[in-house]
Amino acid sequence: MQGKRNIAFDWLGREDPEDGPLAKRFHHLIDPKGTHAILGFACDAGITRNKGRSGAGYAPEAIRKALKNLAVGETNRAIADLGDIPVVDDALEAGQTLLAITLDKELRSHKRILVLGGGHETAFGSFSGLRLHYPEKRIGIINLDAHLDLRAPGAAGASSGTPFYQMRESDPINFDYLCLGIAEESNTAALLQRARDWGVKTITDHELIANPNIADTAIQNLIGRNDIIYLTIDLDVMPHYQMPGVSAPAARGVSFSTIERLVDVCLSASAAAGKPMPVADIVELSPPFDKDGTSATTAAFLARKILLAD
Ligand SMILES: [Mn+2]
Repeated sequence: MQGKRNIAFDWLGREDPEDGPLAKRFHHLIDPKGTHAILGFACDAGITRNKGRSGAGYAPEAIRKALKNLAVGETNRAIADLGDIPVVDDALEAGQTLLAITLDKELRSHKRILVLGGGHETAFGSFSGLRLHYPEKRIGIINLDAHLDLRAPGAAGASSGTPFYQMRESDPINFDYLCLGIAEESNTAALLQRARDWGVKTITDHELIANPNIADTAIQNLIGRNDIIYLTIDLDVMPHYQMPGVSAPAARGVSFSTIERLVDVCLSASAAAGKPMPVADIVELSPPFDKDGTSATTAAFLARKILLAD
């Protein structure tokens, strides 16, 4: 039922005692006292309402499984697992509210919380949690995505296609949104027009393919003019052959190496400017459509990077 936190994941993983104490893997870092934390949002309702292929509700568990045996270098960071918020059937709004309340509470004791979606409806819960916790701060939004996700909620209500529209609606004056990787085939003229009207800065997949550094200045500018940074990664920004396990695989897409670099730029620029990134999320993984677990592993590489960075 809604409201119950599922904390059942088994973090027992591979051990290599013959290699000594440096043979450390991600599962060794899991500790309730962690400054950085993972929180799952096991939700299919947003993608179902958006007429997509369901399966994202299985993503938090699949990403944890892909994470647990990754090598972690020599870090001593402790990472808490805050469990999952399960969203039953169509209870999307109640799930987003619970995600926001949970983030607000857990941000008292954690420096960064990485939310594992769910579809992109996860983002409205993540942003609402940040807003609850930091009512006066300017929040800069960076989205890596093939889609603007700026659609107006229709008859079915909010969905995985509407989170940034909802964020703007909740605070039109301070809305500061940078979207990297959009595909011209995946965003109607109505959405592109809305983005221009609302001062959204966009960089296309073509532009990033031609020049992987092209977004660096826009990222630094957004970080510079805000107090805190919210990073949201929609895995469908990557090409289908690297990211088959999503509702909407990309025919073109921005390569994993470029996405990984963009995440690095966001993390290092926010740290250098002293602008924290208290919440980030990784959304849209759909394990039923994955191939050999490679999509989950790709998501886990990004999760590891965000959780090990300062
Ligand atoms: Mn999206």
